[in-house]
Amino acid sequence: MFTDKAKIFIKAGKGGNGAISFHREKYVAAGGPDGGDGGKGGNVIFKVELGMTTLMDFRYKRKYVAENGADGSGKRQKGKKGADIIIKVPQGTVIRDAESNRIIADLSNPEKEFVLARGGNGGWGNAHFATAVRQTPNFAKNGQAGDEREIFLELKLLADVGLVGFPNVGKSTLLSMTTKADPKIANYHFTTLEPNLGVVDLGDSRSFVLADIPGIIEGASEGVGLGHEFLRHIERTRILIHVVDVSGIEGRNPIEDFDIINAELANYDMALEERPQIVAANKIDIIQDNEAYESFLAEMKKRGIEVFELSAATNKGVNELMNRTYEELTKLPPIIEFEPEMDIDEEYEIKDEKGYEIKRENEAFVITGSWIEAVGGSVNFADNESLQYFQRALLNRGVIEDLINMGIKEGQTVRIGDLEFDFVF
Ligand SMILES: Nc1nc2c(ncn2[C@@H]2O[C@H](COP(=O)(O)OP(=O)(O)OP(=O)(O)O)[C@@H](O)[C@H]2O)c(=O)[nH]1
Ligand SMILES: [Mg+2]
Repeated sequence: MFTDKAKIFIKAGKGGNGAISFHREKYVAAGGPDGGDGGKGGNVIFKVELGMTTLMDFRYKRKYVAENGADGSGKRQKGKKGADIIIKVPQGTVIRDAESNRIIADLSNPEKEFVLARGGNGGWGNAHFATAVRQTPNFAKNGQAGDEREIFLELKLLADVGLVGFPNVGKSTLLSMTTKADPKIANYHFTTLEPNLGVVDLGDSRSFVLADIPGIIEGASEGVGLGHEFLRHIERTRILIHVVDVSGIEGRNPIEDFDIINAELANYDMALEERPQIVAANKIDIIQDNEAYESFLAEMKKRGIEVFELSAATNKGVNELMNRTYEELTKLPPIIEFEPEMDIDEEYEIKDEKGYEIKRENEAFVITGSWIEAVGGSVNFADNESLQYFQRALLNRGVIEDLINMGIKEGQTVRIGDLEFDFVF
């Protein structure tokens, strides 16, 4: 089954905790602190896998978590870095932040890697906290949490040219006549159920990629037929070939068909409405309604639109159409790449700027947040220096001030993770 959308959860590894350890050696009485730092948590990285054509894998696996960094240990040994996790996606996958729907990255370039969630830094071991006056620091820092987020993956195929038109007008026939692609072709509506790509090779290194999508019908943008779902695969195209069945074999009017498709394109996206078009009048070998055909040609002429008369099935007019398409492409900008609308690092900093949040729970003051929990987790209440370090940190970061502003009184409970203590001025 073809899948071009998915929602997944990614989480980078937590940094390892710093170690509390003291140098021990025979005949050396009081060794200095030698607790090593924790290792960095693994990143979540995205990469293009050429040859992958759908997002099907993500229907079954929705959670991707990188490895945590290992804790530090004695003798200043740093914990091992957590392994990165590399997620492979098809070329053209656009990644959005699920919360804000903003684009984070467009994975069109197969050479580039994108780090979508960064692993937390390892905490410092107690070796870092030794000073001239504090010779036996009995505390170390915990590692930071890894970045995590929910994201949407959306595949938007890369093609220079898109084929659009009603069902059964001959789009797949045209693709099969001009490329090595082997799409299903049959005399009924919605034969094509997923996009097909092919390379049109005109020789002399003149080539382009052509995309065939399922037929569009009136109301597609409201979900009628196969809906407009597949239009995302022609969003990046540089030009559209609008195929119109002018034979009258289905009893429809080609001018109406032409206008309906354009209205549906406009309803989907203004940018598609404005995409340059080449009009191909197909099935001229079996014209049933000559009057309708003539009036279509006259109407297009009146609107100043050039029409390529075609019989895709018998290969008539196909070369001329492809050559003109190539010629037009040379005048147009390259395939569209989507610009990121947010920077994950910046976002992470903003989210974490304060590093804590205080809420009242009855008589208690509960403080949550990545920074406060890391600091709280590393405090050793049995050690006076550790306690002082902790109190200074609360003071410097403005936590004490916030508590006072919230009306805390002496003796009231403060809770940080598993820590609980009475507030004293
Ligand atoms: N006589 C004639 N028949 C054609 C021509 N082009 C396509 N056909 C026939 O029209 C029918 C539909 O062709 P497809 O290429 O499957 O049409 P499509 O536009 O891809 O249709 P969907 O995938 O349903 O959107 C098939 O039976 C083709 O053989 C043509 O130029 N002349
Ligand atoms: Mg088709």
